[in-house]
Amino acid sequence: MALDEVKITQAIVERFTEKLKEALELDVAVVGAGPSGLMAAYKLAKEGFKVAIFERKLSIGGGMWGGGMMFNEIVVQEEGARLLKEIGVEARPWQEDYYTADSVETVCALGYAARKAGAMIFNLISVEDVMVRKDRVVGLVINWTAVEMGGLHVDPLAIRSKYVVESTGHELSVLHIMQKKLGVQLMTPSGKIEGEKSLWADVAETTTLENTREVFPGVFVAGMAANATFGSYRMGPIFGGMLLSGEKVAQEIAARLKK
Ligand code: 48H
Ligand code: FE2
Repeated sequence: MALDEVKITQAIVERFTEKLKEALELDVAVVGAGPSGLMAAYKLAKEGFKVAIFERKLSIGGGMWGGGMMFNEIVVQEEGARLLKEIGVEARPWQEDYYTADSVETVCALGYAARKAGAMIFNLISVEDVMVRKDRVVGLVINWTAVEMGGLHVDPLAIRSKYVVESTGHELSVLHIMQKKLGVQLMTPSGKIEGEKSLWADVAETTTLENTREVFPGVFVAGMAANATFGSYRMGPIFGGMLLSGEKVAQEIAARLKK
């Protein structure tokens, strides 16, 4: 049978529309497909929750591809190595409690694990706003990244979600929008975004986990965004904290959803 270009087009339009319709009502909407967001989505989907990730860029993986300064290896500690093993990546022991993994392999494994567990992944879509009802975030406002990049005046669409994971990394773009547009009080010491501090891997890895929590009703911060929210340090190219933060945020949200 001869291939028909219009059928190819119909197949894509129909299937994508199905996928997007499925994502309009979610248990959890994850913003940002970096290592923390991907791990969170994988864990939540594995528990049977309806999860979608919205990623601004063409590619998932955030800041993981480039390892450290484009040396495409990452470092994790023992607990991080446990999570990597779970998604099929054998981290190599280097010295006591220092393991390494290929950053490209790790991003691919995270994306594959999230998809196979049932998480939907939407690339090329940016979160440009949130929906708030009665002092709680109840959904996301999304638009094509191309619209954002082109500076075009095109109105967005909306996603309803019981919980939102803010995992946009250093940028902390969702919370910045909330602070600017809504002037909301966040669950931080100052009520505002505290801001990221400079490099201190040892402290930063621990605080990433402590700072992974609800920051406004319905919104949890994870990954680098957690430290940027609560005023802690950056950690450089060690990624165990990012993966563990994704796991923790998934556990906390799953506990709430089960209530
Ligand atoms: C949709 C968006 C939006 C938006 C941003 O930066 P990431 O990799 O985030 P984490 O926290 O999972 O990992 C951080 C890690 O990569 C890192 O930078 C580390 C460990 N740094 C230490 C150091 O010292 O520097 O990914 C965030 C993702 C990116 O892909 C963005 O494109 C995406 O979020 N994003 N997606 N809508 N509004 N804003
Ligand atoms: Fe970074």
